Amino acid sequence: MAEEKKAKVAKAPKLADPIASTIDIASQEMIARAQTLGVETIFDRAVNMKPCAIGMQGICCKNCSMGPCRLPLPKDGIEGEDTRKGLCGATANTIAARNFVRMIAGGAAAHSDHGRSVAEVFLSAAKKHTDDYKIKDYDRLLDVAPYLGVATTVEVDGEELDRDLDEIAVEFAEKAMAEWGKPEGELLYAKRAPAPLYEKWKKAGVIPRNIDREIVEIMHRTHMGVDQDYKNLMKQGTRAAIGDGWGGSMLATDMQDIMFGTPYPLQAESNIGIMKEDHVNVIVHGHEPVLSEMIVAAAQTPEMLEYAKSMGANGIQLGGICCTANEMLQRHGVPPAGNFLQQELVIVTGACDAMVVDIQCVMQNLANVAKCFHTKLITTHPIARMEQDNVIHIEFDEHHAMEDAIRILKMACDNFKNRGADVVIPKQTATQIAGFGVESIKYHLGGSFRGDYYTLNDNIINGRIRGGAGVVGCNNARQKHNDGCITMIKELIKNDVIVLTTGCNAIACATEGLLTPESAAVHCGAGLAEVCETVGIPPVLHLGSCVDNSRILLALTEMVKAGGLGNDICDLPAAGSAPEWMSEKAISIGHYFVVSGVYTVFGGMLPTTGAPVFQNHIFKEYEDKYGGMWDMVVDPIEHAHAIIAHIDKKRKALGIDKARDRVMMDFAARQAL
Ligand code: NFS
Repeated sequence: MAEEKKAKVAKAPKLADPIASTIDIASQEMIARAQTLGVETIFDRAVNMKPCAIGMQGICCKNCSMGPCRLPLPKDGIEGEDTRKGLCGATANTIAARNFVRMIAGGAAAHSDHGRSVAEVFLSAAKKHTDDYKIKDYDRLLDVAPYLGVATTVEVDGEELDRDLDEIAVEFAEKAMAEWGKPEGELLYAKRAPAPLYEKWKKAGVIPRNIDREIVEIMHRTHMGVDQDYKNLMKQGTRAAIGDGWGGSMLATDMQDIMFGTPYPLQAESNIGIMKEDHVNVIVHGHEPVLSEMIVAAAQTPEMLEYAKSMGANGIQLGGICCTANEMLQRHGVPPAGNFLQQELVIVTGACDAMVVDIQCVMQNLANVAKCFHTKLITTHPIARMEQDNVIHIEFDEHHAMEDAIRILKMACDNFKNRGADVVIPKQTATQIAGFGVESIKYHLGGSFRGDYYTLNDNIINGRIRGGAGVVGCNNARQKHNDGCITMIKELIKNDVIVLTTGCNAIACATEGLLTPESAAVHCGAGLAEVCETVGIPPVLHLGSCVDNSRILLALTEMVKAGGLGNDICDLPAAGSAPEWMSEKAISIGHYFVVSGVYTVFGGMLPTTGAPVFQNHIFKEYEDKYGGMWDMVVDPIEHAHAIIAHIDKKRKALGIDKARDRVMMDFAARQAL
């Protein structure tokens, strides 16, 4: 008997079916290759380890050592009073709400701490304490300075003169830093929201005091025996989420744009096939672009090219994974090699000479995969190290960032010769146009003559464009890689819904060829196709990384300002979605969209289903409070139709639902467009 048991334990782990794991052929090829080489990836682990059904539903409490208390839903559902309780008496609603707001805290902390690091480098650059970083986009600085109360002019002898730009930069950096921890007042950027939304927040008492405090307060309130009212807990979750979307993330985007340049549309390639057999391949992965900016600059110098050549390579090919990829793409055209679920797979090519990681969404298993190949895995951030002994740590410091970048690149070049003969780089690449932003949408859809959101609104009013959807977020190994995102988005654009995208979802769209103007003719309904073809934009606009979801908030705000579509974000025929979400950041993003007035649908499973009363609060009651609400729809086609139904509901409320019957354009209308 004992031996039988032993034999059971020793059974070989199951392997994932590559074709069932992803819709991307390059990834299928690399999963199969990993299996042939005996290298384990997340896809295999996902078929061997089932998620905990109770945790998934949000009803497991492990906030003290009397638990974990698990409160499964009765098999036949709840009839009458819900009597489930933890040892302390915490109800399912309290437990699910606590878990949910802790996820918001985790997500908001990640985005906002990223923003803080950028702010620190920004302050150094503004004070000229570093030579490696400079203020690049002064126009952008002048645009946003007033939101932090930084004057851009100065009065001299009764005359209004332009203020010294460096002085503005220093004051902006100092005021920005204060947003994280100032002792009084409120988050200054909250006023960038449309006035009715700001008033709604004010009335509900959810304007953040500062970014950090709201996150700390979540940790306090969810400690054993503190806040035991799911509505009150969610109120705090709302404060912290606003502090993320309209605070930490928005500041991160602004300061990155000011320091590294505001992105404008550019063309690049995408997918694992961007790696080159005869080049030194360096993959940057994570989120904070501060060090990778230096790596891009260093890789372009003639000295570095010479160095690569001296090692027998024909050059250096940079590529990205996750949101560092999106940052490098939107400002420099560095091609993404893949999204979250592809991080192990780029190493499996055998051609990754160095992978440089910073923070967030970096799998610890990268070290195990790297060990099977020659890849140098380099961590660079003091808060994100790995225990495995093959990982090299080169800590980023803005005072010698360029030196670090050169050291890393040289290490990659030196490693080129260690590659071995067994290299397989999949052929698949796809072309994309990326780098859209609030300004460039204005330009593309408004034209230089009439550069505002009027034309976009006009096309929504006349029904050529049915509405807009922000489709963002991750991949999730519990779902077929990229399938939910792509199936859902194709259904949206087929129904004339224009899509704004960021994060790993944007990389999925690039891989699928949806980020080209030409894809409009193939995938879009007649109205959206006509607009895209006329102005030459893709039906899916890539707005950057996950912190750049703040760009979507501001694009929605611009639509409100342009007029004709109501007075607030919640009036717009627009929705949010994360079909393959997995991270706490996604929950924070989802929540700040909801409380900004956006109907937001998540795919997969939300940790709310085990507490129906709590779920009803944020799925239904929130609509009256904030105009936006959560929803969860697993099937991607139904997911798209939930969004379309919401858009149609908003069109009806605006009295523009009839316009969709007439989408044909005559010559004059085309000219006007
Ligand atoms: Ni967003 Fe970007 Fe990707 Fe998800 Fe992770 S990389 S911050 S969290 S997995 S989209």
